[in-house]
Amino acid sequence: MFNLILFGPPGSGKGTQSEKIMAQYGLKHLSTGDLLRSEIANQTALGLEAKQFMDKGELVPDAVVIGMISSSIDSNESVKGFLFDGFPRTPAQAEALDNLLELKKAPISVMLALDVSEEELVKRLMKRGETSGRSDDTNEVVIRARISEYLNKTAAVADYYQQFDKVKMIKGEGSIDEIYQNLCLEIDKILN
Ligand code: B4P
Repeated sequence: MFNLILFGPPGSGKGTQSEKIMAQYGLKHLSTGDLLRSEIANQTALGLEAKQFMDKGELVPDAVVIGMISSSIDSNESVKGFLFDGFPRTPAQAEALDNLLELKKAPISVMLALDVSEEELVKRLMKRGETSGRSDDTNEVVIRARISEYLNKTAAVADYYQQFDKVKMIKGEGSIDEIYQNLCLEIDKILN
C-alpha cells in the first residue's frame, strides 16, 4: 500500500491537486473537509456538531474527525493506497492515523507539504467564495481564523512527520500544472 498525506494551509491547493493525483495513481482520496461537508448536507448529528466549528473557521474536535477517518479506512479494504487530504490536522490526529495504519501494516510513505504565502491564501479563498457556496470562504475574518488555526494547531503536524524524515516541501505558488508536476516527481521517486 502507498499512503500519502497532502498537507498545507487552507487554500494551498490540497483539494485541487488531490483530484489530479488520485486520477493518476489510483489512490483512494479521503478528504475530511469533503466528508464533513457531506455530513452537514445530510443533516446528521455529526454534521450539525461539525458545522458550529467550521462556520467559525475552527477545527472540528479530534474525536469526531478520527472516528470518521477510522470508518472510512475500514470500509475501503482493498485499495492501492490512501491520499489523505486535510487530515491529520493536529499531532493527536497524526498519532491516531499512525495507529490505524499500523494495524494494516501500511504506514504513511510521505507527506507532501504545499508552501503558500498568507496573502495568496486569502486571495484564493475569497475568489473561491464567489462561486463555491461555502460559507467559510466568503468572510475574510473566518478565512483568517482558519489560517491562524493552521499556524497554532496544524503546522506542528509537519514536525511530527519530520522526526521520521517523511516531509517533502513543495512550492505551492505557480500554475496548477507546474505544482502538480513537482508533486509527481516526489511521488515517482518513492514509487520507483
Ligand atoms: P478543507 O475542506 O480541508 O478546506 P481547505 O483547507 O480550505 O481547502 P483546500 O486547501 O483543499 O482548498 P484548495 O487549496 O484546493 O477544510 C474545511 C474546514 O473543515 C476546516 O476549516 C475545518 O473546520 C474542517 N476540517 C477539515 N478537516 C479537519 C480535520 N482533520 N480536523 C479538524 N477539522 C477539520 O483550493 C483553494 C482555492 O485555490 C480553489 O479555488 C482553487 O481553485 C485555488 N487554487 C488551487 N491551486 C491554485 C494555484 N496554483 N493558483 C491559483 N489558485 C489555486
